[in-house]
This record gives sequence, C-alpha cells and structure tokens, in this order.
Amino acid sequence: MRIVVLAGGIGGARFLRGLKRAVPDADITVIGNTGDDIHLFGLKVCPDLDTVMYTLGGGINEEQGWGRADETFHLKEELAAYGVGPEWFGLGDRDFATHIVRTQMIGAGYPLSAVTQALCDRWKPGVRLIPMSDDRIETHVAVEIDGETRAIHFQEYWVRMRASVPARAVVPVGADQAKPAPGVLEAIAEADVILFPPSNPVVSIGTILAVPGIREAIADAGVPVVGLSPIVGDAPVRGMADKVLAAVGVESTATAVAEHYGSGLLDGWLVDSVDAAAVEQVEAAGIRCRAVPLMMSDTDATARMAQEALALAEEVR
Ligand code: GDP
Ligand code: FO1
Ligand code: CA
Repeated sequence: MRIVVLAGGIGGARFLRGLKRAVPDADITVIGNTGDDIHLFGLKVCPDLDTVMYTLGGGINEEQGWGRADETFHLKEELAAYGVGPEWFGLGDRDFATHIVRTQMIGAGYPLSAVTQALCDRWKPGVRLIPMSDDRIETHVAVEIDGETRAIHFQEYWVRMRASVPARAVVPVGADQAKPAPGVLEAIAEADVILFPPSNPVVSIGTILAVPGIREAIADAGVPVVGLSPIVGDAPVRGMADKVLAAVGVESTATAVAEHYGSGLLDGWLVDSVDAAAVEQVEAAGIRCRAVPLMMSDTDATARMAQEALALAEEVR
C-alpha cells in the first residue's frame, strides 16, 4: 500500500512511528513542512524535517520531542560568550552537525530534497521524506507590538514569544512563487491513501497546502484523504495551535478544523472519544467521521490510531 502523509514536526513524526508499526510493509512518502525553516549563525535549520528524521531514525530527544537525544550545548555557550545569538533558540552540538552538512550541500548547489535524502541515508527513517518544496518558504506571523503591526519569523513568535500575543495573520512568505519539490506531485498521484496526521492545521499542514499545486493534486487524486484531529476537548493536545487557528478565524475544536479543511479535501476525519458529540456535525459537513482514542501516549496506541485512519479510508473508498 502506498501512503502519503503530510507532516509537521512532533505530531507528524509521532504519528508516523505508529503508522510504520501498524503497516510495516507500507510504502510511505512523507511530505514535510519547511515553512518553519530558519537561518541561524549562517546555517539552514529545518526543524520539522529534522524532527521526522530523528524520531523515525532513533535520534530524537523523546521527552522534548525535538532536537537530539544525549545532547550538549557547548557550541551555543561559546557563541553566547562572543555575544552572538539568538540565545532563545536551543541548537545543540549534535544537532549543529546536521545543519552544517545541510548548509554545505546547499552551498554546493544541491536542492533541499537531495540534501534531505542524503541526511536520511544516515538516519534511515524507513519512509521517503521529501520537503514540500525546494524553494525557500518562511512562515511569518503578524503581531501587534506597542500598537504597531509587525511581521516576525514563525520561530520568533513560537519559541521566543511562546505565542503570548495574538497572531493577526500567518503568512507563508514565498509560497505563492514556490513549486512542489520533485516527487511530491508524483507521490500524491500514485498514492492509495493520503493521511493528515494530528499536525498543526495552520503552520504545518496549512503551509504544505499553500504550495501551489499540492492542494489541487490531493483533491484530484481520487483516493481517500483522512485526517486525525490535533484538537482534543477543544484544545491542542500540545503547543499553541489555538493561537494560529484564531489568526485564520478557526475555533479550536475538532469540528472547526475539519470544516476548515473542508469536504473538498477531506473524506474522513477522526476525532478523539471525548469529542464524540462532534461526529454528527462533521458528517453534516460531508466528511465521514469516527470518534476513537487519539492520544499518542505510546507507539502501540498510535498504531491503533493509524489503523483506525486506514479503516476509515476503506469505508469512504
Ligand atoms: P510541530 O511542528 O512540532 O508543532 O508538530 P506538528 O505540527 O506535527 O503537530 C503539532 C500538533 O500535534 C499540535 O497541535 C498538538 O495538538 C498535536 N498533538 C501532539 N500530540 C498529540 C496527541 O497525542 N494526540 C493528538 N490528537 N494530537 C497531538
Ligand atoms: N522549540 C522550542 O520550543 N525551543 C527551542 O529552543 C527549539 C529549538 C529547536 C532546535 C532545532 C529543532 O529542529 C527544533 C527546535 N525547536 C525548539 C522546535 C521547533 O522549532 C518548534 O517547536 C516547531 O517548529 C513548532 O512547530
Ligand atoms: Ca513545526
């Protein structure tokens, strides 16, 4: 079975670990979000691609959900001693090596998709990981500071400010001029099923869908498209997705997120058991819906979620 998954960072990566356990012989292509990418200290950092690669390759810091296990921060400390920041973004020594290799290869002329493949030669994530685009796309967030509207990098909003002020707008800068990376549209066209894991609907999946051609290819693929809600009991399970959902005028409920994707894109939607009351309204919007446990507490529980998503895909096929 050929499965295409659109993934952000932690939510996408943990879901993929469960999906691999549920269907060990599946051919899985992951289209990764690169809107979170940031250039720091002259290096290109791709947090969501790395989170997927490290999680599936066994190198992730499990408690944190991002960055490397067994990490040290000597380089960051030395940079800080020179007064070179930012200090608010925690790049560890092991992680730095990934960004050095990536930046060096990009400087030598390789596109990000080829670089990602080279990094995965080491990590062997067991999926084909493709960035959504080889073109530079950076998510910026419009915020009001001292009565003035300013656009800041998504990581500054998320990590430095912890989304402590309302987001007025979320803009994937560069997306309108971008092309899907090689293999993205082909994988979608050849998929048997397309899954949206419980990733952030705005800054992870929304950004991938903003690359011209990707949304259309999914809608036209003619195969089941099934998503899993990252919102449980009217709040994100983790993080501050409610802040960026508000910026696009979407309530933080499992129903509102399904309606935001819409029946033009989604055929099936899983909500958590605590949101069973949402099923009727989602189905009224033309999307088949089931309520099942959606907490990724361990890989077995996550594998059951993946099985439910694939069962729902068969129902709507
Ligand atoms: P990020 O790039 O690291 O923010 O990760 P993603 O975009 O892939 O996923 C973030 C989303 O995952 C958040 O909105 C969380 O609510 C959601 N999430 C995290 N853990 C769980 C879980 O156990 N169950 C569900 N349903 N959602 C989760
Ligand atoms: N998230 C944080 O909350 N604080 C950090 O200092 C931080 C550093 C970091 C370094 C590398 C990397 O791959 C990810 C990192 N993240 C950090 C996570 C990540 O940038 C964001 O949580 C996600 O992109 C949000 O979607
Ligand atoms: Ca992310």
